[in-house]
Amino acid sequence: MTAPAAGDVWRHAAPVIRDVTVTPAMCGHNSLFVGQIGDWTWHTVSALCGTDAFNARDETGAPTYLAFYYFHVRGSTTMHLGRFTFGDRLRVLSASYDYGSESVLTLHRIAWSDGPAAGAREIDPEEFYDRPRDDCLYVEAFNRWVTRSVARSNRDLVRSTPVDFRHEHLPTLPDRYSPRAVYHRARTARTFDEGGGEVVVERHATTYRVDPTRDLNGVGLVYFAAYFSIVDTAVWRLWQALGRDDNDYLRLQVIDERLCYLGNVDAGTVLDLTARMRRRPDGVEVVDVLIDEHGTERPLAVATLQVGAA
Ligand code: YXS
Repeated sequence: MTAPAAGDVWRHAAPVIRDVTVTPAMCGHNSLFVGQIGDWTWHTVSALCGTDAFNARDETGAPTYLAFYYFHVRGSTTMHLGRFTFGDRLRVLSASYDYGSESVLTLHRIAWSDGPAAGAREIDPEEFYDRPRDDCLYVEAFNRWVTRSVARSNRDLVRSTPVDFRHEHLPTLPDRYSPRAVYHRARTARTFDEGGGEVVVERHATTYRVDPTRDLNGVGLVYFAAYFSIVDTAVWRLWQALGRDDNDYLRLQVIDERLCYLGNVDAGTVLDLTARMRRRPDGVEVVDVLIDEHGTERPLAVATLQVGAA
Protein backbone atom coordinates (compact mmCIF):
# COMPACT_ATOMS: atom_id res chain seq x y z
CA MET A 1 0.00 0.00 0.00
CA THR A 2 1.59 3.29 -1.03
CA ALA A 3 1.45 5.93 1.69
CA PRO A 4 -1.19 8.55 0.90
CA ALA A 5 0.23 12.04 0.55
CA ALA A 6 0.15 13.86 3.87
CA GLY A 7 -3.25 15.41 4.35
CA ASP A 8 -5.14 13.55 1.61
CA VAL A 9 -8.56 15.13 1.99
CA TRP A 10 -11.26 12.80 0.74
CA ARG A 11 -14.34 14.42 2.21
CA HIS A 12 -14.79 18.18 1.79
CA ALA A 13 -18.14 18.69 3.52
CA ALA A 14 -18.38 18.73 7.33
CA PRO A 15 -16.63 16.93 8.85
CA VAL A 16 -13.69 17.33 6.53
CA ILE A 17 -11.89 13.97 6.59
CA ARG A 18 -8.23 13.56 5.69
CA ASP A 19 -5.85 10.61 5.81
CA VAL A 20 -2.36 11.66 6.80
CA THR A 21 1.03 9.99 6.78
CA VAL A 22 3.23 11.61 9.40
CA THR A 23 6.31 13.11 7.71
CA PRO A 24 9.58 14.49 9.18
CA ALA A 25 8.10 17.98 8.76
CA MET A 26 5.32 17.28 11.26
CA CYS A 27 6.72 15.26 14.18
CA GLY A 28 9.33 15.29 16.91
CA HIS A 29 9.81 17.13 20.19
CA ASN A 30 8.94 20.52 18.74
CA SER A 31 5.86 22.40 17.57
CA LEU A 32 5.78 21.03 14.01
CA PHE A 33 2.70 18.85 14.57
CA VAL A 34 0.89 21.81 16.14
CA GLY A 35 1.77 23.85 13.05
CA GLN A 36 0.30 21.10 10.86
CA ILE A 37 -2.95 21.23 12.87
CA GLY A 38 -2.93 24.98 12.22
CA ASP A 39 -2.85 24.35 8.48
CA TRP A 40 -5.66 21.78 8.77
CA THR A 41 -7.64 24.47 10.62
CA TRP A 42 -7.16 27.00 7.85
CA HIS A 43 -8.01 24.40 5.20
CA THR A 44 -11.15 23.39 7.10
CA VAL A 45 -12.40 26.99 7.47
CA SER A 46 -11.68 27.56 3.78
CA ALA A 47 -13.61 24.40 2.85
CA LEU A 48 -16.63 25.19 5.04
CA CYS A 49 -16.90 28.99 5.28
CA GLY A 50 -16.77 30.28 1.72
CA THR A 51 -13.51 32.14 2.10
CA ASP A 52 -9.91 31.38 1.22
CA ALA A 53 -8.25 31.73 4.62
CA PHE A 54 -4.86 31.86 2.90
CA ASN A 55 -5.78 34.96 0.88
CA ALA A 56 -8.49 36.65 2.93
CA ARG A 57 -9.13 40.38 2.59
CA ASP A 58 -11.39 42.68 4.62
CA GLU A 59 -13.70 45.33 3.16
CA THR A 60 -10.79 47.77 2.83
CA GLY A 61 -8.80 45.20 0.85
CA ALA A 62 -6.32 44.75 3.71
CA PRO A 63 -5.12 41.21 4.46
CA THR A 64 -7.01 39.61 7.34
CA TYR A 65 -5.50 36.65 9.14
CA LEU A 66 -7.26 33.71 10.81
CA ALA A 67 -5.28 34.16 14.03
CA PHE A 68 -5.24 31.55 16.76
CA TYR A 69 -6.72 32.88 19.98
CA TYR A 70 -7.33 29.70 22.00
CA PHE A 71 -5.75 26.32 21.27
CA HIS A 72 -6.47 23.17 23.32
CA VAL A 73 -4.85 19.78 22.68
CA ARG A 74 -6.31 16.98 24.79
CA GLY A 75 -4.71 13.53 24.69
CA SER A 76 -3.63 10.70 26.94
CA THR A 77 -0.46 8.85 27.88
CA THR A 78 -0.95 6.72 24.77
CA MET A 79 -1.92 9.51 22.35
CA HIS A 80 -0.18 12.87 22.80
CA LEU A 81 1.74 15.43 20.76
CA GLY A 82 5.13 13.78 21.31
CA ARG A 83 3.83 10.33 20.27
CA PHE A 84 3.99 10.60 16.46
CA THR A 85 6.87 9.52 14.25
CA PHE A 86 7.69 8.93 10.56
CA GLY A 87 5.12 6.93 8.68
CA ASP A 88 2.37 6.92 11.31
CA ARG A 89 -0.99 6.92 9.55
CA LEU A 90 -3.71 9.13 11.00
CA ARG A 91 -7.40 9.72 10.24
CA VAL A 92 -8.34 13.34 10.96
CA LEU A 93 -11.93 14.59 11.21
CA SER A 94 -12.31 18.38 11.26
CA ALA A 95 -15.40 20.58 11.59
CA SER A 96 -16.04 24.28 12.20
CA TYR A 97 -18.72 25.84 14.42
CA ASP A 98 -20.42 29.22 14.37
CA TYR A 99 -19.07 31.92 16.71
CA GLY A 100 -20.10 35.01 14.78
CA SER A 101 -18.56 37.04 11.99
CA GLU A 102 -15.17 37.67 13.62
CA SER A 103 -14.28 34.24 15.00
CA VAL A 104 -14.75 30.52 14.43
CA LEU A 105 -14.16 27.32 16.39
CA THR A 106 -12.73 24.28 14.63
CA LEU A 107 -12.54 20.83 16.25
CA HIS A 108 -10.13 18.15 15.09
CA ARG A 109 -10.39 14.47 16.09
CA ILE A 110 -7.14 12.62 15.34
CA ALA A 111 -7.10 8.80 15.41
CA TRP A 112 -4.82 6.01 14.20
CA SER A 113 -5.92 5.07 10.68
CA ASP A 114 -5.86 1.36 11.55
CA GLY A 115 -7.33 1.81 15.02
CA PRO A 116 -10.87 1.22 16.32
CA ALA A 117 -11.57 4.98 16.42
CA ALA A 118 -10.90 5.48 12.69
CA GLY A 119 -14.37 4.39 11.59
CA ALA A 120 -16.15 7.50 12.87
CA ARG A 121 -17.67 9.73 10.19
CA GLU A 122 -18.88 12.46 12.53
CA ILE A 123 -17.41 14.46 15.42
CA ASP A 124 -19.57 13.72 18.46
CA PRO A 125 -19.35 16.74 20.81
CA GLU A 126 -20.23 14.54 23.80
CA GLU A 127 -17.34 12.21 23.01
CA PHE A 128 -15.11 15.20 22.30
CA TYR A 129 -15.81 17.05 25.53
CA ASP A 130 -17.24 14.55 28.00
CA ARG A 131 -16.13 11.05 26.99
CA PRO A 132 -12.81 11.36 25.18
CA ARG A 133 -11.22 8.12 23.97
CA ASP A 134 -7.64 7.46 25.07
CA ASP A 135 -6.71 6.47 21.50
CA CYS A 136 -7.66 9.87 20.04
CA LEU A 137 -6.17 13.37 20.16
CA TYR A 138 -8.78 16.14 20.41
CA VAL A 139 -7.98 19.70 19.36
CA GLU A 140 -10.04 22.87 19.82
CA ALA A 141 -8.83 25.78 17.71
CA PHE A 142 -10.62 29.06 18.37
CA ASN A 143 -9.58 31.64 15.78
CA ARG A 144 -10.23 35.34 15.41
CA TRP A 145 -9.91 37.23 12.16
CA VAL A 146 -7.36 39.99 12.72
CA THR A 147 -5.55 42.64 10.72
CA ARG A 148 -2.72 45.02 11.50
CA SER A 149 -3.69 48.46 12.81
CA VAL A 150 -0.18 49.75 12.08
CA ALA A 151 1.71 48.69 8.96
CA ARG A 152 4.61 46.32 9.61
CA SER A 153 3.87 46.23 13.35
CA ASN A 154 2.71 43.14 15.21
CA ARG A 155 1.40 45.16 18.12
CA ASP A 156 -2.20 46.27 18.42
CA LEU A 157 -3.70 43.76 16.01
CA VAL A 158 -7.39 44.49 15.61
CA ARG A 159 -10.42 42.35 14.89
CA SER A 160 -11.42 42.06 11.29
CA THR A 161 -13.39 39.78 8.98
CA PRO A 162 -13.09 38.76 5.31
CA VAL A 163 -15.78 40.06 3.00
CA ASP A 164 -16.67 36.52 1.91
CA PHE A 165 -16.54 34.76 5.31
CA ARG A 166 -19.79 32.82 5.83
CA HIS A 167 -20.65 31.44 9.27
CA GLU A 168 -24.46 31.47 9.73
CA HIS A 169 -24.80 27.98 8.20
CA LEU A 170 -22.26 26.45 10.56
CA PRO A 171 -23.58 24.27 13.38
CA THR A 172 -23.50 25.65 16.89
CA LEU A 173 -22.34 23.90 20.04
CA PRO A 174 -24.16 23.91 23.39
CA ASP A 175 -22.98 26.79 25.63
CA ARG A 176 -21.45 24.29 28.06
CA TYR A 177 -18.86 23.49 25.37
CA SER A 178 -18.11 27.12 24.46
CA PRO A 179 -14.42 28.07 24.78
CA ARG A 180 -15.33 31.60 25.85
CA ALA A 181 -15.79 30.88 29.55
CA VAL A 182 -12.56 28.84 29.53
CA TYR A 183 -10.37 31.54 28.06
CA HIS A 184 -12.09 34.34 29.98
CA ARG A 185 -11.25 32.53 33.19
CA ALA A 186 -7.68 31.81 32.04
CA ARG A 187 -7.10 35.45 31.13
CA THR A 188 -8.29 36.55 34.54
CA ALA A 189 -6.80 33.78 36.69
CA ARG A 190 -3.61 33.54 34.58
CA THR A 191 -4.03 29.77 34.49
CA PHE A 192 -6.39 27.23 32.93
CA ASP A 193 -5.98 24.98 35.93
CA GLU A 194 -8.75 24.77 38.47
CA GLY A 195 -6.34 24.45 41.36
CA GLY A 196 -5.41 21.75 43.82
CA GLY A 197 -2.23 19.78 44.24
CA GLU A 198 0.95 20.69 46.07
CA VAL A 199 3.08 23.57 44.86
CA VAL A 200 6.38 22.24 43.49
CA VAL A 201 7.71 25.52 42.07
CA GLU A 202 5.85 28.74 42.80
CA ARG A 203 7.70 30.88 40.26
CA HIS A 204 10.54 30.25 37.81
CA ALA A 205 11.27 33.41 35.77
CA THR A 206 13.43 33.59 32.65
CA THR A 207 13.45 35.73 29.53
CA TYR A 208 13.35 34.97 25.81
CA ARG A 209 14.13 37.23 22.86
CA VAL A 210 11.85 36.67 19.85
CA ASP A 211 14.16 35.15 17.22
CA PRO A 212 13.63 36.41 13.63
CA THR A 213 15.27 33.24 12.31
CA ARG A 214 12.66 30.87 13.77
CA ASP A 215 9.65 32.56 15.36
CA LEU A 216 8.01 34.54 12.54
CA ASN A 217 5.44 33.32 10.01
CA GLY A 218 5.18 34.27 6.35
CA VAL A 219 3.60 37.65 7.04
CA GLY A 220 6.02 38.61 9.81
CA LEU A 221 3.78 37.83 12.79
CA VAL A 222 5.09 35.66 15.61
CA TYR A 223 3.79 32.31 14.36
CA PHE A 224 1.14 30.68 16.56
CA ALA A 225 3.15 27.44 16.79
CA ALA A 226 6.20 29.45 17.91
CA TYR A 227 4.27 30.30 21.09
CA PHE A 228 4.20 26.54 21.76
CA SER A 229 7.98 26.43 21.24
CA ILE A 230 8.48 29.37 23.58
CA VAL A 231 6.31 27.67 26.21
CA ASP A 232 8.39 24.50 25.73
CA THR A 233 11.53 26.56 26.32
CA ALA A 234 10.12 27.74 29.66
CA VAL A 235 9.23 24.14 30.59
CA TRP A 236 12.65 22.81 29.60
CA ARG A 237 14.34 25.52 31.68
CA LEU A 238 12.10 24.59 34.61
CA TRP A 239 13.07 20.93 34.18
CA GLN A 240 16.74 21.89 34.32
CA ALA A 241 16.15 24.04 37.44
CA LEU A 242 14.61 20.92 39.05
CA GLY A 243 17.78 18.97 38.26
CA ARG A 244 16.09 16.96 35.52
CA ASP A 245 18.16 16.25 32.40
CA ASP A 246 17.37 16.45 28.68
CA ASN A 247 16.25 12.82 28.56
CA ASP A 248 13.78 13.51 31.37
CA TYR A 249 12.43 16.33 29.24
CA LEU A 250 12.26 14.22 26.08
CA ARG A 251 10.31 11.55 27.97
CA LEU A 252 7.62 13.90 29.24
CA GLN A 253 4.11 13.24 28.00
CA VAL A 254 1.98 16.37 27.68
CA ILE A 255 -1.50 14.89 27.97
CA ASP A 256 -3.31 18.23 27.89
CA GLU A 257 -2.16 21.69 26.76
CA ARG A 258 -4.14 24.90 26.51
CA LEU A 259 -2.86 28.22 25.21
CA CYS A 260 -4.61 31.59 24.94
CA TYR A 261 -3.05 34.19 22.64
CA LEU A 262 -3.52 37.72 24.03
CA GLY A 263 -1.14 39.66 21.84
CA ASN A 264 1.64 39.54 19.28
CA VAL A 265 5.04 41.25 19.22
CA ASP A 266 7.80 42.26 16.83
CA ALA A 267 11.04 40.36 16.28
CA GLY A 268 13.67 41.13 18.89
CA THR A 269 11.11 41.81 21.61
CA VAL A 270 12.21 40.41 24.97
CA LEU A 271 9.59 38.28 26.68
CA ASP A 272 9.23 37.46 30.36
CA LEU A 273 8.52 33.74 30.82
CA THR A 274 7.10 32.79 34.20
CA ALA A 275 6.62 29.10 34.96
CA ARG A 276 4.76 27.61 37.93
CA MET A 277 4.32 23.92 38.77
CA ARG A 278 1.94 21.95 40.98
CA ARG A 279 1.71 18.17 41.42
CA ARG A 280 -1.73 16.61 41.71
CA PRO A 281 -2.42 13.59 43.96
CA ASP A 282 -2.58 11.38 40.84
CA GLY A 283 1.00 12.34 40.00
CA VAL A 284 0.11 14.59 37.09
CA GLU A 285 2.27 17.72 37.10
CA VAL A 286 0.48 20.92 36.10
CA VAL A 287 2.71 23.64 34.63
CA ASP A 288 1.54 27.19 33.95
CA VAL A 289 3.61 29.36 31.63
CA LEU A 290 2.87 33.08 31.35
CA ILE A 291 4.35 35.07 28.49
CA ASP A 292 4.46 38.84 29.03
CA GLU A 293 6.26 41.58 27.16
CA HIS A 294 9.37 42.55 29.11
CA GLY A 295 9.27 46.10 30.39
CA THR A 296 5.60 46.74 29.69
CA GLU A 297 4.21 43.58 31.37
CA ARG A 298 1.68 43.40 28.51
CA PRO A 299 0.20 39.88 28.70
CA LEU A 300 0.84 37.92 25.49
CA ALA A 301 -0.14 34.35 26.34
CA VAL A 302 -1.35 32.07 29.10
CA ALA A 303 -0.57 28.36 28.84
CA THR A 304 -1.28 25.39 31.09
CA LEU A 305 0.16 21.91 30.51
CA GLN A 306 -0.73 18.65 32.23
CA VAL A 307 2.30 16.36 32.19
CA GLY A 308 1.52 12.68 32.67
CA ALA A 309 3.75 10.57 34.85
CA ALA A 310 6.14 8.92 32.34
O1 YXS B 1 -15.38 38.69 22.69
P1 YXS B 1 -15.10 37.58 23.66
O2 YXS B 1 -16.32 37.08 24.38
O3 YXS B 1 -14.27 36.49 23.05
O4 YXS B 1 -14.18 38.23 24.86
C1 YXS B 1 -13.21 39.22 24.57
C2 YXS B 1 -13.07 40.04 25.83
O5 YXS B 1 -14.32 40.26 26.46
C3 YXS B 1 -12.22 39.11 26.67
N1 YXS B 1 -11.38 39.85 27.62
C4 YXS B 1 -11.12 39.39 28.84
N2 YXS B 1 -11.51 38.28 29.48
C5 YXS B 1 -11.06 38.11 30.74
N3 YXS B 1 -10.25 38.99 31.39
C6 YXS B 1 -9.83 40.10 30.76
N4 YXS B 1 -9.01 40.95 31.39
C7 YXS B 1 -10.28 40.35 29.44
N5 YXS B 1 -10.06 41.36 28.54
C8 YXS B 1 -10.76 41.02 27.43
O6 YXS B 1 -11.34 38.43 25.76
C9 YXS B 1 -11.88 38.50 24.44
C10 YXS B 1 -10.93 39.22 23.55
O7 YXS B 1 -10.76 40.48 24.13
P2 YXS B 1 -9.52 41.36 23.67
O8 YXS B 1 -9.44 42.54 24.54
O9 YXS B 1 -8.29 40.54 23.53
O10 YXS B 1 -10.00 41.78 22.23
P3 YXS B 1 -9.18 42.72 21.26
O11 YXS B 1 -10.12 43.05 20.17
O12 YXS B 1 -8.51 43.81 21.99
O13 YXS B 1 -8.01 41.77 20.72
C11 YXS B 1 -8.33 40.58 20.05
C12 YXS B 1 -7.02 40.15 19.39
C13 YXS B 1 -7.25 38.76 18.75
C14 YXS B 1 -6.64 41.19 18.32
C15 YXS B 1 -5.90 40.06 20.46
O14 YXS B 1 -6.39 39.24 21.51
C16 YXS B 1 -4.62 39.48 19.88
O15 YXS B 1 -3.87 40.16 19.13
N6 YXS B 1 -4.32 38.20 20.20
C17 YXS B 1 -3.10 37.56 19.67
C18 YXS B 1 -3.43 36.82 18.38
C19 YXS B 1 -2.13 36.10 17.90
O16 YXS B 1 -1.07 36.72 17.85
N7 YXS B 1 -2.24 34.79 17.60
C20 YXS B 1 -1.08 33.95 17.31
C21 YXS B 1 -0.20 34.30 16.14
S1 YXS B 1 -0.94 35.07 14.81
C22 YXS B 1 -1.59 33.77 13.95
O17 YXS B 1 -2.25 32.92 14.52
C23 YXS B 1 -1.17 33.71 12.51
C24 YXS B 1 -2.24 34.07 11.62
S2 YXS B 1 -0.42 32.18 12.20
O18 YXS B 1 -1.48 31.19 12.15
O19 YXS B 1 0.26 32.30 10.94
O20 YXS B 1 0.47 31.99 13.30
